[in-house]
Amino acid sequence: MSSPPPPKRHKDVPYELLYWPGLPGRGEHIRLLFEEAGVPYSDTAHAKDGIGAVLTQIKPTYPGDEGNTPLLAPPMLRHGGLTISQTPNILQYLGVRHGLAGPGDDDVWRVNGLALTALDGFSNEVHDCHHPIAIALYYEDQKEESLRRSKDYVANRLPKYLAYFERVLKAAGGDWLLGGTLTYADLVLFQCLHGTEFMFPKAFRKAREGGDYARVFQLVDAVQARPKIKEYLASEKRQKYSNGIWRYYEELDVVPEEQ
Ligand SMILES: N[C@@H](CCC(=O)N[C@@H](CS)C(=O)NCC(=O)O)C(=O)O
Repeated sequence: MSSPPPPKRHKDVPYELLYWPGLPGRGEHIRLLFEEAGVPYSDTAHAKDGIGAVLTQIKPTYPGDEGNTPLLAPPMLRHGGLTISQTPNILQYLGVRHGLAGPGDDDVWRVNGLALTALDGFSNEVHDCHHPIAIALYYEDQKEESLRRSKDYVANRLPKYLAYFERVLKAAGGDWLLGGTLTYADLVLFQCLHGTEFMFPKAFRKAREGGDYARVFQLVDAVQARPKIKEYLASEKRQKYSNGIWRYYEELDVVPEEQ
């Protein structure tokens, strides 16, 4: 079985990633896919007036262009006449085109499911640990609830998601979530765990040392060791964590309480 053929359109036009400068954020999943695939791309994170390019697209008065609907939020991908948003949507588009959506005809749906699950557990829920009440409020306005949410996250949600991916890897019987073939879901899981570890280093140390998720941490290490990823992570293109999804607050760096 082989992957579905990549769409014919937009074959030789450049890829443009539109995302906020100054933090890895959700744009990082798309960068890692490009880097692993060895595909050139431009990135507003490193462009003059990159913010302006993002803001133009999401301005409430912007009607969309070239048949594209207006988009709500970055990351966005422009490829020829096509402009799309939603991280998993962009990843699926690129994954199919660049051989990172699995070897089987149906794998694209499995890979999408795995990526969505990693994003639920290690991106969306982690974001809600420092913004449990409202996105429009500052963290400082919801500190008490953030601590409560973070304690629950490290005690219940983090182990649940880690155990799930350990189970997937055990069933797959190989180094990667689908077994023998690296897909973009592995890259998403890597970035999600890397960011979550930045936010909850103590809980992560405990999880690593506990040994229950050995396959998951092996995958994290194996992704980091891939030559193109390693080079990218050491480069200036890789931005530091700051005020995005994955951020560090000492008071939220909690460990699950002993029962
Ligand atoms: N579900 C969307 C979420 C997009 C999103 O929340 N983007 C953030 C940056 S990572 C943003 O700028 N949001 C603005 C807003 O929600 O108002 C995705 O996965 O791409």
